[in-house]
Amino acid sequence: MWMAVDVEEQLRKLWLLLIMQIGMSKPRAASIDGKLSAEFAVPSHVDAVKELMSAFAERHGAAGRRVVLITSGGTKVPLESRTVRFLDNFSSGRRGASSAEYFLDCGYAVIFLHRHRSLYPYARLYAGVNLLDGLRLGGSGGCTDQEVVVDQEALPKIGRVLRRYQEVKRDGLLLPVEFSTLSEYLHLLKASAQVLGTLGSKAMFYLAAAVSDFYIPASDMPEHKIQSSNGPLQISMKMVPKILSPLVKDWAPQAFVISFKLETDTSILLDKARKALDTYRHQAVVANVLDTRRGYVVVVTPDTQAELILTDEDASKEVEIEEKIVSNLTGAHA
Ligand code: 9Z3
Repeated sequence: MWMAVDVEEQLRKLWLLLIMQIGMSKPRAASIDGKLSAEFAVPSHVDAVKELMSAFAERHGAAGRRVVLITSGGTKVPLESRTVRFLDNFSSGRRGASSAEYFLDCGYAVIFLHRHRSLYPYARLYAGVNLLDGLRLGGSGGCTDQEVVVDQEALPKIGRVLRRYQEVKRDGLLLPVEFSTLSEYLHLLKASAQVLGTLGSKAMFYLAAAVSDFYIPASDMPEHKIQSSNGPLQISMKMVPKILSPLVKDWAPQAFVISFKLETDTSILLDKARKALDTYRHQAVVANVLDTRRGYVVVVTPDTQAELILTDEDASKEVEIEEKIVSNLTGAHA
């Protein structure tokens, strides 16, 4: 009898202890962080890239410069481990690449976390030109060392663009970091957030990449090519962890954080943007619709809502909407 009461009492204490521990931990951020390492293989080069980002942040922080981390481009999600097929999305990386140029013009140093082969600052202006159509053979030189000249009509404003690109490179103001897989994107973003967290309110995050919401965990993925002879394909995908949550709460709590919200249905856009602000408690959401994203966005903050529109006059002067977005956000950051 005594024994039984004792065991019951011990169990009650253990139960209380367990409840207290659950209550004291931070379940959300901790579980996202845990899930990240458990379900997405840590790429081998993350530590080396983190060191580069640290040195970059330290140098520019010491010079009193603000630093922005821009994410850019889409992601592809493999369906097989020996990947033949994957799910991709539309993003070209133009938003991120052109915004990087405007941030540099505003005096920021830029870490450009972009998808491999998506558009790149400055070079993006000539993305549609075949390199060989932009060059001509000059008059002098022989067969092997013949002079090559730039065709200014094929590459308009190339002199000005090249000068700016070289200035930015010379001054070490742009740190390009590439990702190919979703795992690389998530781990590199985490590393950059931990690094920029040290700059406090001088850091900005501009999360323009179109990141997949869904993925297939490695453990659920078939190794070999899925056979069409097995009939129609049904796949089940898991939710990609919402990395914005630990970024804002744990890694860079003083930074100025801007996420992007993309919809195809205009009627739900602003509600979704407000919901994101309520959930993550960051500074601003840039809301855009797929078809009109080059000419219209709304910058939503907890207390304001600014419509940014590219007029016909703007377009005729080759003004881009990213110039207006960056001007709005750098003003708020200052
Ligand atoms: C954007 O909304 C960007 O503005 C675009 C830019 C990807 C539309 P492009 O690269 O396009 O210039 O061709 N980015 C974020 C899109 C996104 O996936 N957001 C998620 C969501 O809306 C979560 S942050 O739910």
